Amino acid sequence: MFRTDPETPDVFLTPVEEVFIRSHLARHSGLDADTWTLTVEGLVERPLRLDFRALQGLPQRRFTAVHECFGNPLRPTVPTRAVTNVDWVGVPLAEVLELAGPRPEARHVWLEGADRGDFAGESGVSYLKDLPLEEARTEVFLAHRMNGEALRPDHGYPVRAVAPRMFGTNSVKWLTRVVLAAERPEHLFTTRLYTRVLPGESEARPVREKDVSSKLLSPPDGATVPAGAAELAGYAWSSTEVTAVEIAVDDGDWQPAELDGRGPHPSWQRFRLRYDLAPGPHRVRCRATDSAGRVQPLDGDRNAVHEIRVTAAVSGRPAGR
Ligand SMILES: Nc1nc2c(c(=O)[nH]1)N[C@H]1C(S)=C(S)[C@@H](COP(=O)(O)O)O[C@H]1N2
Ligand SMILES: [Mo]
Repeated sequence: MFRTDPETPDVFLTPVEEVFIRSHLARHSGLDADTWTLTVEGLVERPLRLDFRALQGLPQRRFTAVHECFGNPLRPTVPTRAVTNVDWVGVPLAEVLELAGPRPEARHVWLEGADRGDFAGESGVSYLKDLPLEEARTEVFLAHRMNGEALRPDHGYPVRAVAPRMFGTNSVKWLTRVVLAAERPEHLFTTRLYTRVLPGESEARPVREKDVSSKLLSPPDGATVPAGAAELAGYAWSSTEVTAVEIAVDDGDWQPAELDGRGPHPSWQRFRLRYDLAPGPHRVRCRATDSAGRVQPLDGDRNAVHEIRVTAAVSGRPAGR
């Protein structure tokens, strides 16, 4: 499932055809790049309408980022572990905001896609998200390439927002409208869904920064592997850098795994641990800690510790006989 990009062997990128697709409204076939426009309106000095050519004429950035779905917004604590690592090319939203000139009263940036449909009992809704102006200015890109190719229709062709430190829900596909406003928008996907109360807090807040999390990928869940020395490995990620990953086999102690640094981009970090697996079935768990001091909970939340089952077999005969 996860391969190494031959051009950049230290960065692990998920091939486009393996990136999940999450579209809440009618499935969109993508817009026409020749007629696509992005409007920038609301509390701005110079309302704008940019076409694709104008967007391509603005400064471009290339960055790698974890692209993770928060999960079903109707079941916000259930883990889905839909996570990938993607190389994007796009224009910083700041460049476009600069052209439009936000007025001093502007506090929030609304990002709207072209898709319309029905969700959670509401009909004819659009896909709308919002961020505080300062975060939108420093963190959002208008991306048009994914792993070296134009965005595919399902991923938001021709242009989508990407908020690299945040959950995928904030990365609005088929982006056509940016609004600067004094208030947050009252909307299905901004104030009614995609809010949550974090542990230790009492007020619900919007689903934005990613949680600390990790996933065991090798050996694959359910695999039978040779008994003896094995490499237990996977990826860890968070909105900040991951500083430690520990692995526990069966009821053994948590042991520190070797962990790659994050580098300049918010990509995921590989971890690995050599472990001597005795013959028989095993439960393997991993737990990440980030530089903000957050640790994955053992259970009960969407980023709970990931667990796989593997069987170690002595060669020539199945385990346990
Ligand atoms: N316009 C629009 N943008 C959207 C969505 C959507 O339904 N419509 N889904 C969001 C969610 S919940 C996620 S996880 C990501 C998924 O992006 P992908 O389908 O390219 O993987 O897009 C986000 N942006
Ligand atoms: Mo999502």
